[in-house]
Parts: sequence; C-alpha cells; structure tokens
Amino acid sequence: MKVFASLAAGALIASLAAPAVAQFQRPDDAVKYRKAAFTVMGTHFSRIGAMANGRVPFDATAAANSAAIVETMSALPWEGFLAGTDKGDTRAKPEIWTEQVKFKEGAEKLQVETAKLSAAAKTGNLDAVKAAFGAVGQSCKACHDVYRKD
Ligand code: ASC
Repeated sequence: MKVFASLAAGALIASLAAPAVAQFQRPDDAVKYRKAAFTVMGTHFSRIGAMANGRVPFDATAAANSAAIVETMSALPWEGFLAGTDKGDTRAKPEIWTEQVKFKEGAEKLQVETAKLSAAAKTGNLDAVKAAFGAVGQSCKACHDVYRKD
C-alpha cells in the first residue's frame, strides 16, 4: 500500500511537472483542438446571432441550448495555445505568446460574457439575448483584431 501510494504520488508529481505539450500528442494537435473549439463556439454563436438579428424566428429553447454550448466552449481553446504553436495551419499571431497576461484577460472576459449570454438566454427574453450577444461579439472581436491574422 505504501509503495502504491508513493507510486501514485510520484505519478501525480510527474504529470504536474510535465510540459504542457504532453497534453497533446503533437503541437499540431493543440492547434486542431483550439480551432475545433472555436468552430463549435462560432457555429452556436452564429445561430444565436441569426435570432438576435431577426434573420430567423426567435426560438428560446434553441437559443438557450446554443448559449450553453457557447459558454462551455469558451473555456476550452486556451490550453491549445501552447508555446511554439504560432507556426503551421493557424492564424494565431505571435503576440499571443509575448502578451500572455493581456491574452489571458481577453480569454477570461469572453468567459464572463458568454456566462451572461447563457443566463440571458435562459430567461427567454429576446432583448436580453440581443444585448448579451452584442457584448460577446465585442469580446470575440477585441481579441481577433489584435491576435488573429486576417
Ligand atoms: C461570430 C464569429 C466570430 C464573432 C465575431 C464577432 O459569429 O464566428 O468570430 O462572431 O465576428 O465580432
């Protein structure tokens, strides 16, 4: 038991000390992961946008479902921004890695705003959804303007 406990503790320490890249098989997998998260987030955000802009009728249940997905997805891309993954099939600008504090602030701001969007969507009030949708969109855009290549 003692041996098992020390092995388990050793494994835990090793996993905590492991470089972030160990979370992915290859750096390219980290790029794919963050892009996948953004794709799912953008898909569901656009569905809410279509309702907020009156392009499709407001469906409160569908909006709430999409908003919950957007909120969940907004937590995910960030672990994919491993050091060195500004290369390859990505529009991520190198400034992400030289401005980590500012980048993290943007990521956190997005998560705050998507939580508000999800709360607004649960009320079923279209005006509340519109306002929260706008705030999330501004948060998306703020980072894209600075940290994403066109
Ligand atoms: C979207 C989407 C984004 C944001 C951004 C908001 O629907 O895919 O990246 O909104 O355009 O400014």
